[in-house]
Amino acid sequence: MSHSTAVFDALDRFHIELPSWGFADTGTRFGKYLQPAAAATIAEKIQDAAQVHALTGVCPTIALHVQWDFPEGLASVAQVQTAAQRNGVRPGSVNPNFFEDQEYKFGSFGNPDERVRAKALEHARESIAIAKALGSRDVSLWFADGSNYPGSANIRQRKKWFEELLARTHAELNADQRMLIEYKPFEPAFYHTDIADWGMAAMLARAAGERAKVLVDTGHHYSSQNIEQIVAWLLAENLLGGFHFNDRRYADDDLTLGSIDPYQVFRIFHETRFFEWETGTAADIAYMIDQSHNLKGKIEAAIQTVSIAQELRAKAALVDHARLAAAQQAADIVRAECCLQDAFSTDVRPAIREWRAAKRLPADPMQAFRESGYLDRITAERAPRKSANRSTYA
Ligand code: RM4
Ligand code: MN
Ligand code: MN
Repeated sequence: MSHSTAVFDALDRFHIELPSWGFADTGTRFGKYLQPAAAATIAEKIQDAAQVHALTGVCPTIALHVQWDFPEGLASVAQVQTAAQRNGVRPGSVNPNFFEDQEYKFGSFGNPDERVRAKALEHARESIAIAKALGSRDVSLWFADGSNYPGSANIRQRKKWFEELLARTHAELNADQRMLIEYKPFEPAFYHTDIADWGMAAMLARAAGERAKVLVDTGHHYSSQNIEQIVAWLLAENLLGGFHFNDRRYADDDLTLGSIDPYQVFRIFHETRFFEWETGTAADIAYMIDQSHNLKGKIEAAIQTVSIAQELRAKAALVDHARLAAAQQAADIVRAECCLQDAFSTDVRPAIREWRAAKRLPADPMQAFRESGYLDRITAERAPRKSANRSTYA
């Protein structure tokens, strides 16, 4: 396969989902800097995400957060559907919110109070009903549950509650839906988190049912953890459901994908491609972005992220798998390592520009966005009402 053919093939089969919350004002726990152009309604979030899709051609779906995007629950579905149709995009994964209501102070599925657990289960059910009404396949579950002080929570009991309620959540799914279980080592809980790592998420997914998979958020690992090995294991166990992409330097920083360590993202893509080559099957993985930018412009940050994801995906497609497998078999370490390094060092940008031209997309989506006048238009529309809204979610 020539370089361009390999890149074209990789990009043709690569879609990436944008998060609705990436277009709204969000901040750190110290406050947030408001952006005059940030979206405030679901219609605006969808409109902005659709703009990114129009320029890049690879973001046809949008991840939705139930609490923020469906204030009336199921009754909000029609409005979201209409906004998506009007803008030429589709609803993507549905994300319940088990962390903002006051009742969740001591947890949701792991809360010692039976009534709070029942409320959380009801929210999971409602979220699945919303996903069904939207025709969305994936329901992504992230739990903030945990504790801050040693001895303050019964860790084994909470594990049982999670097993029970995740199994009951799984029972609500229809035959082609999936539930993705996300893990995170700490924050907001600072002593123990109920689903702290991929192993816990994998065990809970196994116990819940076959349509439960693990969601790997690249920011949810301790420093220097080998994320691509986790990816390889989850693939081998048929437990990898999807990614929340972002980058990190310290903790769950939600920085732009590849801004700190692009080689790691490349290695993650490589493991998925190598798996596909070896098994002859297409890995069923949802690629999603989970970033919220406090300083960068929201739409520009999304375009930048998508472009970087395409580049790293394309580079991973250049690894010569047959040569790599032979080198591994012969324990030829240097030759094996070079297979990855050669691919990573290849400049794929010309091939990506060709691919865009073939799809009638702008060769440089960022420049096209800057020249489009879209940002000026939404700034003029949205800025006047900004001063009133100052609440913070983080
Ligand atoms: C968490 C996690 C979830 C996201 C929330 C807002 O750290 O990454 O996926 O929905 O943040
Ligand atoms: Mn996430
Ligand atoms: Mn996170």
